[in-house]
Amino acid sequence: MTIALICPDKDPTPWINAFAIQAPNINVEIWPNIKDKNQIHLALCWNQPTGSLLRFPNLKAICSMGAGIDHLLNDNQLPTNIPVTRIIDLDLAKSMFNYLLTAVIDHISALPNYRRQQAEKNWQWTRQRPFNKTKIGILGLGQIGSYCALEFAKLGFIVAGVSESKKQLEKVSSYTSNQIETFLSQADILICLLPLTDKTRGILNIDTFNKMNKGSYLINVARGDHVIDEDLISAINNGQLSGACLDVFKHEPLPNNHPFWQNPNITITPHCSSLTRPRTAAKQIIKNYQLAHEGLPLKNLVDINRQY
Ligand code: OXD
Repeated sequence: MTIALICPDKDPTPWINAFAIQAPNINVEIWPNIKDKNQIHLALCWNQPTGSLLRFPNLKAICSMGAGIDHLLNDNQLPTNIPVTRIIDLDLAKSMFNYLLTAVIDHISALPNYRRQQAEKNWQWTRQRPFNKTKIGILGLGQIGSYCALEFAKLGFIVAGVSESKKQLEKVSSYTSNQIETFLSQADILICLLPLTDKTRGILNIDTFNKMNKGSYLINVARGDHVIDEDLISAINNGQLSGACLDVFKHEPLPNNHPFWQNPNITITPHCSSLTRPRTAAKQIIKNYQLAHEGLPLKNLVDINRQY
């Protein structure tokens, strides 16, 4: 029994090292150098080539290397009869929260503005907006979204979140997706943590921006395909939004000629808000490898039909 690592555009070394330390008895092979395709029982994937998973006749589990599974679903030959899992790791939620808190404080403290002023040797201050006067709206109250909502609320921010079903989270106002207009009108800072599905693709568009308070700020740490890029640029340029902090893009790395690079009100980071740590995440893959071997239900299963 072997685990196949299928991640043509990611370095598999940290995963190989994590498995070597935590489960030295498990054989791990790297796509496309698979010795015996019949031996592959679990495939750990990030952007696997289309049709690659069909080549393993004894595959029992398909595991995403990250929290998202949209990259798996891009493969229109993804086997539909094999369970799919994703990474659920408190470390991912914690590092996402650290990133988001940094982005929120950067914005409410006007640091981008001070960086511009520094370049002009311009000495002018504005008052920092206090946490308890800052309304944060979180699109997507899944595992990471709920964790971040609770942490922001603990710090005194006014927090609301929207999800398919209502959530009970202390000091967080929860809205369902059919109450999205009310939710949007209550956020000064909108954070997108949604999974990418047919329903959520393009959700950050001009209609959404126009439903937000004038001068609101957007933070997108979900997927670039949630955003209609031209709509975001025009919402920022006409002042409907004061700016955005973007960690994810339609094409990564963000192409050199993309207008986001030039926009002084957009902060860009290279898809680093919450990086899976193989050292902590390998444990759940090893567990799933054992469960698959015993024919038992896997952990962190996703519903392919729901797309998350
Ligand atoms: C993920 C990601 O899905 O890194 O984990 O975007």
